[in-house]
Amino acid sequence: MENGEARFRALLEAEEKIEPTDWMPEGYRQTLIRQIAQHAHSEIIGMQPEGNWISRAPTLRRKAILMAKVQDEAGHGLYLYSAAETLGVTRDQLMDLLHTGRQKYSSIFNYPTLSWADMGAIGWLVDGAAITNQVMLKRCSYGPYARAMVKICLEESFHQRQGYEIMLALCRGSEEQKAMAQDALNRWWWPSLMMFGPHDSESTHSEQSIEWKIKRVSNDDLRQQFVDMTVPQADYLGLVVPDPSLAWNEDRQHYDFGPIDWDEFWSVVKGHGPMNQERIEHKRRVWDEGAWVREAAAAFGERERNRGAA
Ligand code: BYC
Repeated sequence: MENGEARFRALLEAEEKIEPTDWMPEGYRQTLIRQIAQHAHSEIIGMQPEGNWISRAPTLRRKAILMAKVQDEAGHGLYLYSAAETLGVTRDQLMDLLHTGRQKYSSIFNYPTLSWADMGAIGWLVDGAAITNQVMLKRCSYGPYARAMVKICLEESFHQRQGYEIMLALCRGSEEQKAMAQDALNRWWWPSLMMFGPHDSESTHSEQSIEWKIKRVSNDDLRQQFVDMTVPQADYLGLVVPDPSLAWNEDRQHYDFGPIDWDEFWSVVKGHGPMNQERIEHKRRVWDEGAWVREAAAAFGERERNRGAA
């Protein structure tokens, strides 16, 4: 055990990856299970608000792109569940933890998607925030998680561009279309900033996670990076970020921004957001309805194994 601990420390120190068969502290393993599972659940629950618009996309081209994006999110969920499984939990256990509310998913997916412009705002802002967070996770000390992030980040970059392109089309369109884009920005801006989690001073896990090199940048620093990157993009669209305190700070070389409504954040995290109940009920229902597919796949696998053995 002592050797294991020394080796674990040495690997962290040398910026090398911890792999599933390496010794690791129990807290490190549990933190990764919690974070990777929460991340996987977010990808899967995150399919719902966008799936809501596949049948109503304005053109065939938009429909094809949106379907591909939603399928990508399913793929991300699968890589991440596989990464979590390397830590000794099963897919069924993770599903049960989600379905019984003992594991979380990102607060952002508990808001409704009311107009087509929300597909633009989600791609631009939500995927934009996700990339900001995930680029740092490519450097996570746990190998399977870090490697899953490489492909996910590439796909998220494409998602972010497609969202921005929807916003650009709306902003170059009629007054009514531009107003839809502004309304979507108004509703998604603050929830996107909340995606990065509580302020560093309130973040229960950050200090330990940064020490273990699971997280490499703090919640507040990532949030600032996101604001600095996104405000010029809003300017280019000709949209107004819904924050009267937003201003460039010459001394800090960053944007200052107004206070986040943490009561709203915690209320959504604790299950009282506008769509929490609907999202999880839908997830549980499709899991139950899909039982026959899992049984058929397992029976097929069993038959193939028996054939191989014969
Ligand atoms: N929502 O100590 P803290 C996507 C919880 S999806 C809900 O700072 P940590 C996409 C936190 O769990 C992208 N809960 O935590 C998909 C903790 O509670 P517990 C999803 C949140 O873990 C489809 C407590 O607050 N990305 O890309 O050090 C379409 C204290 O927080 C949230 C990920 O999941 C939240 N926003 O840091 C489009 C990235 N924030 O567990 C796009 C991976 C905090 O103690 N995750 N909490 O009960 C992370 O990087 C980190 O887990 C976080 C939080 C930065 C989110």
